[in-house]
Amino acid sequence: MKAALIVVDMQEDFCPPNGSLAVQEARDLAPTINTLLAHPGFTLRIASQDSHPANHISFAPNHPAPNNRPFECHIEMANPAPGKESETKPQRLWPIHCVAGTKGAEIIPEIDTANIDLYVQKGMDARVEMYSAFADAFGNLDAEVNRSSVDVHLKGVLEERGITDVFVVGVAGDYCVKFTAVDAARAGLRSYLVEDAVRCVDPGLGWEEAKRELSEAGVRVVRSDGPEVAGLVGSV
Ligand code: VGL
Ligand code: ZN
Repeated sequence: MKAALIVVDMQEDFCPPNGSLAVQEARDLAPTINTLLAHPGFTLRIASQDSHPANHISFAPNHPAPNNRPFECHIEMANPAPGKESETKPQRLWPIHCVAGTKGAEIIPEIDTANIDLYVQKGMDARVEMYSAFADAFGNLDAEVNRSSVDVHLKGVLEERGITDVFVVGVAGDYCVKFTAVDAARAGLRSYLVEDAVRCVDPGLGWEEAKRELSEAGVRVVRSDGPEVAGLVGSV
């Protein structure tokens, strides 16, 4: 058994008090996440960062009024993969956030980044949403199109390192954390979401629905003080 920790999107724009897409209590996760980062049982510690160009499809101001209210409105998004353009999905609109190179895209200073072995930048292709650190919203994983969206082939890295178990924490529990944990399970890994180390955009119903999807995908929802984390034994 070899475990990896994936710290998802602990960036200024997702944190109060000034983040443009602040998730309630996100900054308060830092001590719990730092304790996990210091756990000797992880072979690999990864941090993902949402990293969008200014013309990203998910940014509300990039769409015409009146159907461009952030949080409330959805637009139709097409699969950017060659030959698959007729496949579309509704895409929720967000405030401008995590623009590459801006303060909002930085990991918050409360996170002990000294322990992080690998960073994954995602959401870099303006044409498509990418919540999961593995694949874009259409599941494009190895295709050329996905390489313009993400700078690391995470599934390949985890396989190369012989990782069997993945623990996912960070924000947002009902978006990037959920999709990353689901894709880890789809990649054939044992996938765990550490519930007290995540916070959600929609903490009520959003999280209840997310937990149903996680359980259907075979992701186990655990706690940082539970037996799954306590039982981790490091191996290189
Ligand atoms: C996220 C909304 C938009 C996330 C990223 O990190 O969960 N949510 N972009
Ligand atoms: Zn985003």
